[in-house]
Amino acid sequence: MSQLIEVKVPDIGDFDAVPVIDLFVKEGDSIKVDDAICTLESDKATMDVPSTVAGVVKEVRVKLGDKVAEGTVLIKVEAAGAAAAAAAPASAPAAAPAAAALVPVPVPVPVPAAAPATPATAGPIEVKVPDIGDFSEVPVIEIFVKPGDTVKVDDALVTLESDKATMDVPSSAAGVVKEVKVKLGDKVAEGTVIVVLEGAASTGVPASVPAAAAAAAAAPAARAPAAPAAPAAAPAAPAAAPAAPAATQGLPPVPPLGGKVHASPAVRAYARELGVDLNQVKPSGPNGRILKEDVTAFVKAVITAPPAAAPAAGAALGGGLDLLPWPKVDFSRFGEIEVQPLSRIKKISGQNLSRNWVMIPAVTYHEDADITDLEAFRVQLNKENEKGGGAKLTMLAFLVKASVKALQKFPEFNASLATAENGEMSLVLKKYFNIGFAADTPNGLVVPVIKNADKKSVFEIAQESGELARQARDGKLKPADMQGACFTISSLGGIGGTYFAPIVNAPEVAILGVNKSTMKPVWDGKAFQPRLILPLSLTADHRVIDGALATRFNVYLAQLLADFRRVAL
Ligand code: CAO
Repeated sequence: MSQLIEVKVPDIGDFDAVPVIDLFVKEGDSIKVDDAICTLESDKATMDVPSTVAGVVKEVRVKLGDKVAEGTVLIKVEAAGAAAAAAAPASAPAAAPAAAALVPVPVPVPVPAAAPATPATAGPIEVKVPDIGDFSEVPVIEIFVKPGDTVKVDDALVTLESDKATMDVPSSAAGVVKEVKVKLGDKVAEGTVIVVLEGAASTGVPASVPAAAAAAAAAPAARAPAAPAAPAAAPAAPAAAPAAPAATQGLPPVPPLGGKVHASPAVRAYARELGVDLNQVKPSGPNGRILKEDVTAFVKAVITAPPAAAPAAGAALGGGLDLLPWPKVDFSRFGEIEVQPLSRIKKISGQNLSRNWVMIPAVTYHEDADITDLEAFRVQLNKENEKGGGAKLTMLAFLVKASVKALQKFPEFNASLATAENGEMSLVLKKYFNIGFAADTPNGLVVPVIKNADKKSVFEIAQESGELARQARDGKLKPADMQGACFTISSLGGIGGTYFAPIVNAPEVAILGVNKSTMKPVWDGKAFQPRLILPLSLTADHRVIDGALATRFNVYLAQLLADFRRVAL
């Protein structure tokens, strides 16, 4: 029998009793090098412990809530062939490689943030990012303060996240926030000014990020390298309007859809205080992150929800989604296989898509639009434009403009479901018209948003969508570029297809799918005429949009496309 290799907690700084808050493996699981085994959480940082060996987990030595320290054995692994030898020689269990995996640089000793060491200063004080190791490009994923807020020493100001650790940056001084110098998505490094405090009284106590978190932050991405577009917001979930988190949370809780919960230590502590299982909370933050407001909204929804039906009756009828576990199949038994990690975008969008598929009673309605004249107009304009060197007009730009017109006529489509303070569901009607469009990129699907499309010309929309699509492909979109959509268009027209059923992009209530236009014979009452027909597939949330309304929307949209002059009316 091959030897079992112990995977231990690596060097996590001075901590010696850090609780295990998440376990990702069980006996019998096959794991690869760098797969996360568990998440540890101190009061200021969460960190994943990656495996140093590939193989089959034979023993899990810790359980949730166990307190661990450097050297604690987490799992025993029957190593997979040569990988085992490379990762951990028989004579030397995996402790050293494990340490190397999590702490590739000496654990930095926290150093004071820029707050002056002199106590009780009254002038403005800049609070800066303390020593977070060699890492210099750590994104800000949450901001807890705004100008005018009063903060105490050690209050969390922002959360930073590398691909291995999340850490709060605490304030090194007390005072009133005069200015917040960073915004979500900004990449920061040691010394970056986070806030300026006024009337500040510094205790001289240095703000510091825990050494372990700093070290983990500094760890290079040993797992699937984050694609340039990785910081992007979840493609299927453009940032919600403030009411959006509540939109889904008023509904009965659904079982976790798989994957790990993303939340900052502060939010985790808040959830623990309230006894909230974060798996049940619908995230509204960037990258599927659970924000403090999400936890609050969840608690409100639970408190105000009507009493649940008797579990037995629900279970018998499939209530609470009586799903079977995902089938575990050893595909290699049937032939050669290759295992590829999912891109970060795919992982995040997968979770959003699953939620939207499960939670939204969606119906897809099809319609054909006769775009013969519109296409001729587009081609003519592009010819004229060629001479002037202007932006190329795409069918997508016309679709965006026509969709805005249809949203204006049918405002229920430009809306989101939300839960009010009293737990009642309501509809938030938006008076702005931001249109998202699905863009296919090498790393997965993202949804950039054309803001205020009602105020833009078709030329401007064509130019902006072209630029956003380019940035999407290059992984250069910023989170803000993918937030705030009211309605999404998914155009597969450049590829082909006839019809499809797109998934609604919550918290929106409808999405328009478009396929390739083709010449078809259309009966004009006397004869068949060759017409260019564009297939439309509109999926709508039936809780908000009935079939009759959806069909009216589709018919109107097709009329607009058939005679684009109607858009001007
Ligand atoms: N019918 C016929 N031809 C079409 C068409 C349609 N509906 N839509 C576009 N085309 C043509 C274009 O005119 C262009 O032809 P030329 O090169 O001769 O001018 C060609 O197809 C390529 O167009 P495109 O798709 O690259 O450009 P676009 O502006 O229409 O679309 C974008 C941009 C970003 C929407 C597109 O590139 C894309 O990523 N689409 C995929 C979206 C997706 O994956 N959706 C699925 C989501 S659900 O899983």
